[in-house]
Parts: sequence; C-alpha cells; structure tokens
Amino acid sequence: MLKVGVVTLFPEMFDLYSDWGVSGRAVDRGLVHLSLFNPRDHAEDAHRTVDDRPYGGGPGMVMMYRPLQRSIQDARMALPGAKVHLLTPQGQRLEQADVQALARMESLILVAGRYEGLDERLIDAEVDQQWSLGDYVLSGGELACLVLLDAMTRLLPGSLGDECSAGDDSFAHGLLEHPQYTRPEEVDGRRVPEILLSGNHGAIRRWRMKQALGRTWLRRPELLERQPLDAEQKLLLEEFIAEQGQSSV
Ligand code: 9WO
Repeated sequence: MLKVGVVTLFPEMFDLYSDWGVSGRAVDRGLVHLSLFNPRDHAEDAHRTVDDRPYGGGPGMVMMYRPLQRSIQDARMALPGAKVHLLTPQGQRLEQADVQALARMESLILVAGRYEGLDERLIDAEVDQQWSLGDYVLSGGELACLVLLDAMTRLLPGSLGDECSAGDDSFAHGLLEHPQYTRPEEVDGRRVPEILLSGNHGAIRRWRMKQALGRTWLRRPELLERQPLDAEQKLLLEEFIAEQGQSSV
C-alpha cells in the first residue's frame, strides 16, 4: 500500500481524490492511503493566522514559518522515512518515469503551497524534491498534488479494471497514443478508417503503431529523439511521412 501524506491549508480539496472515480476506488480497495496535515492546526494566535508578510516588502503574503514546519514534522512522524515533495513551478519537470518511480515508494509527503509560496529556509530544511507540472502559475499547489496523486494511483497494481492497461499507454513506450474510434461506423459523413473494421489484427496493430509514430513526429518530435525505433517502426514512420501531403490518413 502506498502511503501519502499531504500538507495543505485546504484538505477538503482532496475529497476529489478520495471520493471519486479510479482514485476513490483505489482508496476503498486499500491500495493507497491518504493522510492530511493542515498547518492551520498549528496556528498560534486567536485568528489562526497561517500567512505572514514578505521581508523586503511587496504585494502578497508568504506561508507562515512555524505552522507549516510543524505540519510537515507531523507528516514525517506519521510516515517515517518518507521524502518530502513540493509542487512548484520552480521544480524539476515531472515526467511519466518520475511518476512511476514515485508510485513505487512505500510512502511520500506532498506539500501544497499557497499565497506567494514558502520561506526559502523552510524549503532548504524540510523539502527533499521539487516538481513542476509545467510553466504556469496556479493559485496553490493542491491541484498539482491532485494531478500527481492521480497519475501515481492509476499505476498501482489492482487500481484499474484492466491491470495491464495503465503501464501500456502512451508515455510508457515514449510515444503519443494512436487515435481511437467508437460507434457508429459513419458519423456526420466521416467514416472510421476501414482497416479498423477489417478484423485483421496484424494490420490493425501496424496501422496503430504507424499513427502513434506519425503523430509523435508531427506534434512532439522531441520525444522521438530519445526513443530508439526498431526496424519495423522506422519503416512505418517513413511510410507515414511519405503519405503526408497526399490525401490519405
Ligand atoms: C504567486 C505570485 C504572485 C505574485 C508574484 C509572484 C508570485 N509567485 C507566486 C507563486 O509562485 N505562487 C505559488 C502558488 C506558491 C506555491 C504554490 N503555488 C503554485 C504551485 N502555483 N503553481 C504551482 C504549480 C505546481 C506544479 N506545477 C505547476 C504549477
């Protein structure tokens, strides 16, 4: 069982994880356990203040030092040996391989920042790793934590109806997915590619591989640079490229 502690001023946001869908089922099945730690529980004044003014001035507030520190320490006590991960635009870009490694941990602690962030000394003292989902700013780290939790949870054995499908997708083999189609065979004048109706499983597998290679080449060419292609894949990609500019799919 993966044990995750989350340090957040908004623990209710994690109901979204525990109560819904694939992740909620994983919680119910005991594949993952979430414990929440709220710095507000360590606030020291009557107003339960958890923010403080930034040295040097300027707009906005910083997370108050002691309540956040104590909350992280609570999480460490509850999850001995767990590393502390902060979700921030200043972190290392999170990739599927990182998600896989994190999902194999026994336990981990996620910190969701609020306001303009954490005192740098608290990051130095308490945070082991910083992760970014991409170059945009949110109003807090909670949604980023939820994204990481979701990505990890679907990799846990027994988490999906079909256990082999999670490790089988897209980034697991470093390519974008091939396109998908469902009923009806024709909708608004557009037909499903005939090959998918042929029942020829070998031809379908090759078509899907060709589409996956082709759209990776078109949309995310940098993914192909770190991806060794076998002889068949090279041939399929060459075919795809040759067909570009012709009318065919
Ligand atoms: C807010 C802000 C306002 C004025 C001037 C500078 C500022 N910086 C920030 C800021 O970085 N706020 C962060 C909000 C503080 C930490 C939590 N927040 C956060 C995490 N926003 N975006 C993320 C995040 C995390 C992971 N991947 C992408 C974004």
